[in-house]
Amino acid sequence: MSSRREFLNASLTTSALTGLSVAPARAVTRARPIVVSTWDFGVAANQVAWEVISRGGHALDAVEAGARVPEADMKNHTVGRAGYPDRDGHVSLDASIMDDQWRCGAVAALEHIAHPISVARRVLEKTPHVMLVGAGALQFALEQGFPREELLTPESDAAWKAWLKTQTYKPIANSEMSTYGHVPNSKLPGDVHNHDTLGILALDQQGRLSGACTTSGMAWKMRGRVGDSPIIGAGLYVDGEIGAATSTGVGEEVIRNSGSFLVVELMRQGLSPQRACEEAVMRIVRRRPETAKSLQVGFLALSRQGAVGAFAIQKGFVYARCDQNSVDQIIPAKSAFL
Ligand code: SD4
Repeated sequence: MSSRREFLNASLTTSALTGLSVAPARAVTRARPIVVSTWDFGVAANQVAWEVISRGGHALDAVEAGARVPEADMKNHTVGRAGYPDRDGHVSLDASIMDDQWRCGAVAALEHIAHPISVARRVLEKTPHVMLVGAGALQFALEQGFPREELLTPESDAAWKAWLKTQTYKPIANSEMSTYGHVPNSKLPGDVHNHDTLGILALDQQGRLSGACTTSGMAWKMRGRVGDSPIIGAGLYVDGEIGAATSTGVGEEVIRNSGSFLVVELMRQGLSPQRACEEAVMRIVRRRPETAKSLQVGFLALSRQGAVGAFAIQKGFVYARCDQNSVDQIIPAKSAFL
């Protein structure tokens, strides 16, 4: 045990296992507010989230506001409006949101609504459910007053038509900072960075944690395919007593190991956020070594005390960090393969 907090976490776990009743752990010292999010485009999301937190706002409002930024970014083809479509040309969006009181909401395979994260928030607030999908999610969004819109932009439409010439389904993660769009030096039509998710985690001035995750999923996916991002425990998990985690990359691999839940549970057992992300990634690498060689999965974690961890299978995963010292840090994560 490297710290008193880790010792406390481990003690609580042991007590829970032996059936002793233990009061929920609360912050020993007031945490410093912080926002972290996946990829370089997380910088802009963090800044908007930070404005909410600086005003004394709730972490849940902060992560929702932050997630809306890439959803509205017309240059971002992997989140929200302008996201690349499925193989039949439909833009379908996945999102989830969760706070530190186990309140959560999610939507999957949602079409025609530009801000799925806000629909996920309404699921959390207005329904007895956790997740709505497809036509039902759209019906709910329209009933809630969200406008029905065409999300396929001319640029995404052109990329899809280029992809139709080869129709090769090949996940290509954003592997270089500040590049999203066509893979540099590639001559293959439709050879684009075809998946990247915004996962954002925040700790506010009151020490409250929340997280949000939003994506258009894997470009050229099968119609109806849903990834990890809207699944609580896979793409996002928050436990107010321990910490929060989110993921990016090939969602099928994250769903298989309940990735974000695993990261938080490893933290509960005493691992630091960094070691927890490493172990969750290495489980994928160990269980599926051949598959893991060619695909990307990255985890980002934030403890209740404000410690951050990040790790990915492949190099190239970066995360954005915003705190009192600096609002626009981009930090490369370590990886299993160099
Ligand atoms: C998915 N995890 O739908 C998302 C896509 C992604 O980096 O994050 N790519 O599987």
